[in-house]
Amino acid sequence: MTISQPRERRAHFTLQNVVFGKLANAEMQYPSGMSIPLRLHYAPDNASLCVRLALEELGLPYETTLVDRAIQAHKSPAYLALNPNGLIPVLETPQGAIFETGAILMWLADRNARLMPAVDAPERIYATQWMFWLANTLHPTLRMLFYPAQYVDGDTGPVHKKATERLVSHLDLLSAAQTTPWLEDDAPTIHACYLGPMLRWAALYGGGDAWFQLQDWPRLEAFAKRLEARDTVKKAALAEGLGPTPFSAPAPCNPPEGSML
Ligand SMILES: N[C@@H](CCC(=O)N[C@@H](CS)C(=O)NCC(=O)O)C(=O)O
Repeated sequence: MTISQPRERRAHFTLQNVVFGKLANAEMQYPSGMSIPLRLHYAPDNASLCVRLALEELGLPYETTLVDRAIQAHKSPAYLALNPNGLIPVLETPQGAIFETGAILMWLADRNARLMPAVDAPERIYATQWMFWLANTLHPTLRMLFYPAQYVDGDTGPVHKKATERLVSHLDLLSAAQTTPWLEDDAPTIHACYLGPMLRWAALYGGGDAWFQLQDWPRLEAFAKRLEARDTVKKAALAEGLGPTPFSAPAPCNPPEGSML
């Protein structure tokens, strides 16, 4: 794992005591008086981007550790100790290391009482429903599109074709949904932090634009434009080299460090 730490806030980060993804707080030693920050294990334009967007939107201090995909650092014993699935992202928190994008986003929202309706708010019911849909339906379908060889031996063409069809129907369904006020919200919720990158990946890495034109879903296109206009998003886009229109008209990332794959 390549560790990139800002010089002024260098953590003493050892992995000997990492057990089942939970990092003993004692292993993160900071100069006295400095609180333990959040640490995002990320690769540019990976699912960690969703978490970075939420961290920026919340205005929380955090540090990053680059997971060097070029050397498969996410499959290294050190990384597997944080996330035995070998998938990016992981967020280290004072309460332990947490994996799964949707879980991290909900944890951040609930802890900060922002970006998601409160547990007892009436809107929570559909907000929760759509978070699970993003994590359990849309994201896995994209994974089938990006990593078809993980789902079938031999010819991946049929998996790719089926995933493409599923993705189109998912986006049709989302675009027509009546219980998604977050698509029109000026201030993003965690749903926006999750969906924005997924629209980007569909356009860039889904196998060409023959099937995917965001303009086919005007509501989603308007959402993407609104999201990328935010200063917090611009900051995240700069950090990962995503260009000026990362969601509505994405260009391949040109990150200052690391690689997308
Ligand atoms: N369900 C996981 C999926 C994360 C995921 O697919 N991460 C990708 C990067 S965007 C990854 O680590 N891919 C490497 C691999 O599949 O081996 C989550 O939401 O955290």
